[in-house]
Amino acid sequence: MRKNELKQKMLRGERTTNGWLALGSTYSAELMGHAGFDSVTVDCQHGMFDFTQMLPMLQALSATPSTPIVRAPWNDPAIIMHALDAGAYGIICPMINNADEAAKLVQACRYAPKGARSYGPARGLLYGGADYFDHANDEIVVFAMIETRDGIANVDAILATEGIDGVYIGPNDLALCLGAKPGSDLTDARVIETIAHILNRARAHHKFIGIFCANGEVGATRRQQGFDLVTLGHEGSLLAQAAKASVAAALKAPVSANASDRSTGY
Ligand code: 3PY
Ligand code: MG
Repeated sequence: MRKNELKQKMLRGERTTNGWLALGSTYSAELMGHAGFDSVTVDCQHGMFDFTQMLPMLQALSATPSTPIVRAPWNDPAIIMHALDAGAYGIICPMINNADEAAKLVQACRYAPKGARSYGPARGLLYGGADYFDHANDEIVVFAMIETRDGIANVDAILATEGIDGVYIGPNDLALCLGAKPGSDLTDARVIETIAHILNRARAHHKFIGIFCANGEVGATRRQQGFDLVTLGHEGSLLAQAAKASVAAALKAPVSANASDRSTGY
């Protein structure tokens, strides 16, 4: 089976970068896959597309060096198993609250005896190789998102769940659940402390830790703090930022703050 290069790099202690797809475009997927990210995540929770668009996005990523990941829309075994069958090499699952939910996520991602994933790997075989079944449990990387009050309270139990490779912080929902505003992950003391706490707990459990960042500058800070995987905004926000900067450069004007706020929603 094709090795999961993202997992290999994180196991070696390398700090990796992750691209994020929200637009539902195969061309964007291809561009992002060739942009230098170690992995690219197809966001089926907040991205503007469904399974029929996710599949060709994963196919487009197959032609690039980036490891294909899917953020599931929810902790739903049917959807998670389907994404894995479509060739995802990793799952990021939103809003995991406790060890039971983490175990349910693992069950959907692992074949027996480690889980209850149904057999039918379809594109997994094409992308991974004929021996996909023999190695899928080891290659596929599973992240539980920590972004709720319960998830924060139960972070140790989630990290201790067998089959969970790591946790991934959604800083916007995390801020909301702490009574702060989305986008306050570098300014609100409650959010800053909670992110530091989750990072420390992941390190203590020797599990991977990833985080969504609004852009590369935030990503640089998170890399310095020790995150294994940093997402550097999504391609929709990158496109909007570059477009506005280009307009501003032509007009010799400052980049519009209002327009920026509208296009970098998460
Ligand atoms: C969050 O910040 O809540 C996320 O889920 C990132 O997309
Ligand atoms: Mg979230």
